[in-house]
Amino acid sequence: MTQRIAILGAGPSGLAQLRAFESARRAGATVPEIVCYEKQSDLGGMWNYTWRTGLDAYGEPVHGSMYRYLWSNGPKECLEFADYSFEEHFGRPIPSYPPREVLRDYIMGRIEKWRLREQIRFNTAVQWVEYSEETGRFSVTVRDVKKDVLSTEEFDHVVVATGHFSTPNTPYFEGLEHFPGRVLHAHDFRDACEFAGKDLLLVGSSYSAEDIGTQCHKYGAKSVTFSYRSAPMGYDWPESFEERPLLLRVEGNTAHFKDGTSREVDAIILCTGYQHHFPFLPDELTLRTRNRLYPPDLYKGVFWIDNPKLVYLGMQDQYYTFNMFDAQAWYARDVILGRLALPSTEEMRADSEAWVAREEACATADEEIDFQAAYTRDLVGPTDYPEFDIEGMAALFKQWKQHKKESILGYRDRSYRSTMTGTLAPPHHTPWMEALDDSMEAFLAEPEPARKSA
Ligand code: FAD
Ligand code: NA7
Repeated sequence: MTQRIAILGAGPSGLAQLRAFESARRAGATVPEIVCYEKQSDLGGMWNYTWRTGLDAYGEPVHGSMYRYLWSNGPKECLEFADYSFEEHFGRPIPSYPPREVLRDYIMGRIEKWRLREQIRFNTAVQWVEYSEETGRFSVTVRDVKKDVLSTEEFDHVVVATGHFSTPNTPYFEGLEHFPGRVLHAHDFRDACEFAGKDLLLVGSSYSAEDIGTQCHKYGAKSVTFSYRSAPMGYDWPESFEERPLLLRVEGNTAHFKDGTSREVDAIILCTGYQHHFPFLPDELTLRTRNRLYPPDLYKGVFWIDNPKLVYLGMQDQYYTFNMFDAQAWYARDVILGRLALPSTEEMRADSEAWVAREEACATADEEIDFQAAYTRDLVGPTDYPEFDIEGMAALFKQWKQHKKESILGYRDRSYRSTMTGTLAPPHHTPWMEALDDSMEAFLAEPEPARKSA
C-alpha cells in the first residue's frame, strides 16, 4: 500500500517538505502520496499579509502576525534556498533587506517552478490528529472552512508545520483594563500610521519590540518607550526612544516601572512573544516548549521521540529560517523514505538532551548563531540537499548583529554577499528610513538616474 503523508501548513516549513519529496521524485524515487492542509486561501504562511485580526472569515484564529511596511529583519543572504537563489528568481541581484511582499514572491517562485501548488488543499483547517497503535496510522480530521464540512483521512506520517508565531503570549499588568488608550499584542499590530504623533509603550525587548518600535518611529510616532523584563536591547537609540525596566502597573495614562519611574503613554503594544500552540493534537503528541533554539523531546529537532512518525518542522527560535527548514525537511524525508535510520528511543533521547545542554551553554548571540549553524550542518550532512556555506552564513549573521549595534535605524542599508551565487547585493535606491513605500514595484524599481552635473 502506498504510504500517505499529511503536511499541516503551507508556510515555508510545510513547503520545504513538499519540495524535499518532489526533489526525490524527480531523481527517480517512489515517493508517498502527500496531502498538505492549509487553512488560509494561499500559500506562504506568515508571509501572507492579512488585514484581519482575531478570527478569520470562517471563525478560525487569524494566523498572520505580519504588518504593513514590514521589511526583512535579517539579510536575505542568510535565508536563501540552496536550490533556488534570489538571482534565479528575480533575474538579477537585489538588495539585502527586501520588504515582505518581495520575500513572499521568492517563496512562491520555488513552488511555481516545481508545480507543487496542486498538492495543497487550501481553506482546510486541521481540527484533530489521532494515532492508532492498532493500525500504526494517524487519522487527521479537517474542516473545509468554506463548506463548513468535516472529513477524516488516514496517514502513515504527519508533519506539523503550523508555525509558532501566531498564538500571542499576553501577560497581564495591573490597571490595563482601565487604560484609556489602545492595548494590543504585536500579533494584532497592522499599521504604524495609526500611532503617528503618539507616545507608545512597547513591552518586550526582542525582535517584535525592536521592529514595531523602529517602524512606528519611521511613520511618525512621537516617542517609543520599551519596557524590558530581563535586559534592555541596548541599541544606540535616537532621542525619542528610551528603555525602562518592567512595567509594574498602569494608572490612567501613566505607566509605572519597576525602577520607580513612570511616564504618560497613549497606547501599549505587548511585544511579549508567542506560544507554541497545537489545539489539534492530543496530549501525548503535543510539543511543549518556550521559544528556544532546541525544543526538547525532538530528535534532530524534528522527530517526536515518543512517536517519530510525527514530525515537527520549524519549531525552533530562528536565526536560520528558510534553508534550515529545508535541511529539516530533507532529513525527515530521508527517514520516511527509509534512506536514513532512526536510532533507539534511548539514543534519540540522549542525543536530543545533549543538544539541549549545548544550547543552554550558549552565553552570547554569536554562540547561539554557531549553535544553529552546527545544528543545520548536522542535518544537511547525510542528505542530498545542495551543499551550502552554512558557516559563511553564520559569519553574515554576526556581521548583521554588529551592523545593528552600529545603527539600529540604518542596518538595513547594508549589503551582503550571497553564499550561493557569490554576488554582492546592490545597495537599495533609498535608505530604509526614507523608504515609506514597501511595495515590490517600488523596491525593484531602478534607481533614479544620477543627474548630470552642470
Ligand atoms: P508559518 O509561516 O507561520 O506557516 C504556518 C502555516 O500553517 C500557515 O500558513 C498557517 O495558516 C498554517 N496553519 C496553522 N494552523 C493550521 C491548521 N490548524 N490547519 C491548517 N493550516 C494551519 N523570518 C525571517 O527569516 N526573516 C524575517 O524578517 C522574519 N520576520 C518575521 C516577522 C514577524 C512579525 C513574524 C511573526 C515572523 C517573522 N519571521 C521572519 C519568522 C517566520 O515565522 C518564518 O520566516 C517562517 O514564516 C516560518 O515558517 P513556518 O512554515 O514554520 O510557519
Ligand atoms: P520573542 O523573541 O520570543 O521575545 C519575546 C519577548 O517578550 C522577550 O523580550 C521576553 O522577555 C518578553 N516577554 C515574554 N513574557 C513577558 C512578560 N510576562 N513580561 C514582560 N516581557 C515578557 O518574540 P518576538 O515576538 O519578539 O519575536 C518573534 C518572532 O517575530 C521573531 O522570529 C521575529 O523575526 C518576529 P525576556 O527577554 O524573555 O525576559
